Amino acid sequence: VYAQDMDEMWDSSSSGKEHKNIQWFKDAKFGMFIHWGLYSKLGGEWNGKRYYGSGEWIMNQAKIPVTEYKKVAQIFNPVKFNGKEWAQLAEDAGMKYMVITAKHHEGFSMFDSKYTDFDIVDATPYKKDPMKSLSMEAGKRGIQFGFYYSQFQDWYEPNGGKNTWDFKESEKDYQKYYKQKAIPQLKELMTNYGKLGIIWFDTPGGLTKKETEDFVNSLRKYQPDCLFSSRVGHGLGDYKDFGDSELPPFTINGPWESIYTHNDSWGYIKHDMNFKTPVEIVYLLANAAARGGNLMLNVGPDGEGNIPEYTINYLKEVGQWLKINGESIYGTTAGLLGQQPWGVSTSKSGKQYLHVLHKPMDGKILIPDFNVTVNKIYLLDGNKALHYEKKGEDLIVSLPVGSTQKSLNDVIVIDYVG
Ligand code: JFZ
Repeated sequence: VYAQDMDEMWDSSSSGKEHKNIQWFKDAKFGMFIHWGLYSKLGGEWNGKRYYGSGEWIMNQAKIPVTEYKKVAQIFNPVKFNGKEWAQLAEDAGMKYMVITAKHHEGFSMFDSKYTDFDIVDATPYKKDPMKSLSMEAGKRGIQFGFYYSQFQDWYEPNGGKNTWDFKESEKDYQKYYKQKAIPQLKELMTNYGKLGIIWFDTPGGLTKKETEDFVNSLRKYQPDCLFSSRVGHGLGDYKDFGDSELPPFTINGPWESIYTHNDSWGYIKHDMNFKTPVEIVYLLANAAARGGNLMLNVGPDGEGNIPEYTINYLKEVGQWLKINGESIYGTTAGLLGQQPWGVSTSKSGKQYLHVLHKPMDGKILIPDFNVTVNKIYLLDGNKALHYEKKGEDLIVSLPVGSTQKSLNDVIVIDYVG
């Protein structure tokens, strides 16, 4: 774990004031993260050796020299990429925002940039800018579009952060790197792709708090409505981010997101089949929403531009569940009930949505200390009224007769006053 970044995550908005455009983010609950770059072409393999986990780190894992890594661009030709299909998948999955890697630590720009030749238009046989159609197609579907940008780590640049196998740390001029690449490229991203929902900065470094402030302020002016993730550093982000695959164990106030990846890697790895099932994804989504936050789930397309079959199928199943049960997720706030043996809850005014993640053997759900005037208790799928009884301060709800553990969780709605 990056100890230094842990603080950044917990300390997002130092001013204590929320961003004026934060509401869409709070309501969204479910987003798509996409890690896509030259590493996707390598798929976790270099010189016949297989690597596992964080495929986007292969240049670092195998200590590949820049001169060798550069050549991967010459064979990167993602002809199967289809911005419309990717955006449609996000919509079908019920995702309300999308963040894609514009430049990861490898230093390769997945968009057309004037400030380097090491980009998808200049250095590959593909010669096109995929971010143009993707941003447009997302926008058409009402999906907030954003870029991940590694603002400090850049293993391709002599002055970029963290490449210690090609370059000497003592000879690096980080200011120069920010000035010549990171800042101009961020300006390109913020001016060439329409309205952005988010810039997802990653792993700060090389700048003091004052310098980070200047950096942030210089970018804010291009799109004042665009949110910045907490890893911009020094508490200057607009919402909290939890580290890799981490859910906070309790309700967190203020906007936040947990990031998980569909298998065990962010970037595509051909020998990683450990995909989370729809049940697991809904479980994560319900738990994030129940604690007041979002889930941004990562997908890793391959070097041809295909999203793995399992990801497509499983995400569509989650989308089917959301079509019926979305009311219990989107636009909700943290649940009032905390973690219960049967699951968790989310809130809207006058309503508690019970996400029954584990069905009790006797088919009865106990809601402790919930002494309210109940209007109605019903299953969200089909609005079927459910039998319930009051026992002191507690409420006991009976699941539909014959209800067994189905593949995805049932949502029970308590419509109440008080
Ligand atoms: C970063 C990247 O290094 C990684 O490749 C991936 O893009 C991921 C989403 O973000 O990794 C981090 C950065 C910070 C933490 C964990 C992983 N953190 O603060 O816990």
